[in-house]
Amino acid sequence: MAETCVKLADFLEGVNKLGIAGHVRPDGDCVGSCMGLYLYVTENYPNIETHVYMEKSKENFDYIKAMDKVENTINDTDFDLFIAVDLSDMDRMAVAGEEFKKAKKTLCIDHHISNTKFGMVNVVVPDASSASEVLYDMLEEDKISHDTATAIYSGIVFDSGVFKYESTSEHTMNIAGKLMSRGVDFQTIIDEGFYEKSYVQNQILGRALLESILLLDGKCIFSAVNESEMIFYGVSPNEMGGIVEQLRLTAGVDVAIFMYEIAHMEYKVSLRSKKYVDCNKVAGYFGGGGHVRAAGCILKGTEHDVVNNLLIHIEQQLKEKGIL
Ligand SMILES: [Mn+2]
Repeated sequence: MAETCVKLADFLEGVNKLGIAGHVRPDGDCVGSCMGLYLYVTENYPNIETHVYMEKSKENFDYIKAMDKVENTINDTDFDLFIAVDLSDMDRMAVAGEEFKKAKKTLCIDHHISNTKFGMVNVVVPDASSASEVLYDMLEEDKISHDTATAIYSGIVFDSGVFKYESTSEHTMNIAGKLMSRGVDFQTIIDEGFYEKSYVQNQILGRALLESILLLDGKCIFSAVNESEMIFYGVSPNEMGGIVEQLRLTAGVDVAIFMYEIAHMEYKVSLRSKKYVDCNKVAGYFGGGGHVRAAGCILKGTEHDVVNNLLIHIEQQLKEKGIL
């Protein structure tokens, strides 16, 4: 297990003004790592003026401290250091894009295999469970408070699928254990940060499952939600999390495709696999990326065309691996 030995303290030396930003449509790891970093710095380095930038999240992370300090727009300039967390590509940065580029120093803390190393320094550990795990390794253990631990634990829980994805390692569990020793309320974090869904989220999940179809001899499952359905149920793009994972759990399936319309004939595609399909490779053909077992991309065309384009690559991989 590759761990980083780069320490955050080295980057904070001489810094008066710090910016922190994550990716668009923030998920649990994005929120956990951004807020974990924000809380750690504000608690241990009170003299540094620290700003954290994120898009509004519909998910319930109210139990994480200082969520009210998150800025949705950027008004400050002249940052000594800007840190991007859980962000694979500059194009996906939320809120802070231009100011990040203008900062004196930039640092990228991430775990995406597709990371483009856009920071001046890049701490990227592709086999880590989460950006929150990479962040943890950069911090001094005895300076991690209960509040910081809560944020980091949330990020790890979210991106490891509650400690079950392949990226979960002995090291991940050791970190989780150390965070538990800070008294984090792990039951609430797992319920509210991962499993809890709003009523409309459950409705759209139900709809997606009902309309799903099996393809490639039952090795692949597919479902899509179009714009008019999203309007009908009153769901927004950041409420679509978890659907692809439920599809993936279908018996006999190796790979799940879930997509929803983000503009007319333009789809946000999510891919998840169990053992065989390299999702990062499939998404990569279409300009996207992510991880081997979880990746995404954006594709234009009719629903039918988009699925067929994806299936060509998925079928090829399943055949190469002798599964079809
Ligand atoms: Mn992540």
